[in-house]
This record gives sequence, C-alpha cells and structure tokens, in this order.
Amino acid sequence: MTITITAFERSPDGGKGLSRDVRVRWALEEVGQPYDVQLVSFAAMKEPAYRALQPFGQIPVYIEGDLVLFESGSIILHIAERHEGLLPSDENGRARAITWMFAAIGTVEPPILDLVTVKLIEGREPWAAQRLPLVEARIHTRLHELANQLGDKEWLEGAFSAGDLMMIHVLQRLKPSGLLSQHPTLTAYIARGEARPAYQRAFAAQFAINASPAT
Ligand code: GTB
Repeated sequence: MTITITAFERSPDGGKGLSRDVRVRWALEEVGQPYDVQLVSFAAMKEPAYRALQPFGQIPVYIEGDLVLFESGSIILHIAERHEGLLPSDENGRARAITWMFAAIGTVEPPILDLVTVKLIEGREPWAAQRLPLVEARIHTRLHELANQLGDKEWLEGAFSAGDLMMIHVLQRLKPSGLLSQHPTLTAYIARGEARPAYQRAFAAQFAINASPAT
C-alpha cells in the first residue's frame, strides 16, 4: 500500500531538516518503506480539507490506504510496530524503546520548544530577556540528565531504536541555538544518528525541496 506523508511546501528552516516530516522520513528510510510526499503551503494547511486530515492544520500527516494519522510520535510508533528495524524483538526492550520516544516528545522537547517560543514569538515582549535564561537553564538541566543516562553508550537502550530517532531529532532543534556545545556526549550522539544512511537519505530528500532557489 502506498504511503504518503505531508511536508511543508517550503520549510521555514530552509532545509536544515528540523521540521517534523523529517523524523517520519527518517523512520520510513530506516525500515525501507518507500513513500510519496504531498507538499502543502501554510494557507492550504489551514483549509477545512486539510484539517479533516490534521485537526490542528500542521504537518506531518501520514496516509496509508484508509488510515490517516497525525502527530509525528504516533506516526513513528505505527511505522516501528509494523516494520522491522526500529524496535527490539523482545517485549521489554520494545517497551523501553517506546518509553524513550515518549521521553523525547514529553520531557525533552517541551523546554526546547519554549526556547523557540521565547525567541521567535515572545522576543519583543519586555520580559523576554528575563525569561530566556530561565528557559535555557531548564534545557541544560534536561540535557545533563540525558547525557548522564546515555553515558558512553552508543544508543539509549542497546541497538538504535525509534527512541533514539525521536530523541536525536528533538535535540537537533537546538543546533541553531549553540546550547549543545556544552554537551559533547549529546553532540556525538546526534552525529552518530546523522551518520546513519537512512538519515542521510531523509535529509537529502527534504533538502532538495527546501534549499532549492525559490521559483
Ligand atoms: N505535535 C505535532 C507533531 O509532532 O506532529 C506538531 C506538528 C508541528 O508542530 N508541525 C509544524 C507545523 O505544521 C511543523 S514542524 N507548523 C505550522 C503551523 O502550526 O501552522 C515544527 C517546525 C517548524 C519550523 C521549524 N524551523 O523553521 O526550523 C522547525 C520545526
């Protein structure tokens, strides 16, 4: 059955690979599933026809026959459960890998998104300069905790899993901020993820769309 995902017609990051379709592309590449991409404009995302697929008017959406999914976490869990390559074969190992997916989007990503909010949305508020160091401190706390857990391991739990994929894509959002420079364990972890051939293919596919000159 053909898989189609939605992505920005033109990502605001200009091809840095930070938008959430990239984590879905990466998952599909890891499990060897071909996919089509439907590019959507910001205007089209807010139209009723698109909201019928994604109630919040966002990318990515995953379409496979009758099945339409939104939320990158749910999409990647679906992919990982149906295809080999992103979850361990033993039950406890699978549960642990899924726990890391939730940790990535539920515990590590929120303070990172706060940074985006304070810089891009609240930046002109008179209190933004006071809030910024508080947000950065919360991020550093999470990064220290994660780095302690990772230690000198290659991946969070045994072999590379959907948990690592999600965590690494969440961490990549910090690259433009420079905050990762204080966390060499995590910088190396991200680099290991980015070196994976599946990631390289996913990145190249989105780069070809988002970094080309506007027509
Ligand atoms: N929880 C949802 C999920 O995980 O799927 C969140 C989806 C989401 O935030 N999608 C964003 C979107 O569609 C794109 S990825 N935004 C449009 C809107 O809400 O109107 C977030 C994103 C956007 C831009 C950059 N960037 O420029 O670097 C990075 C990430």
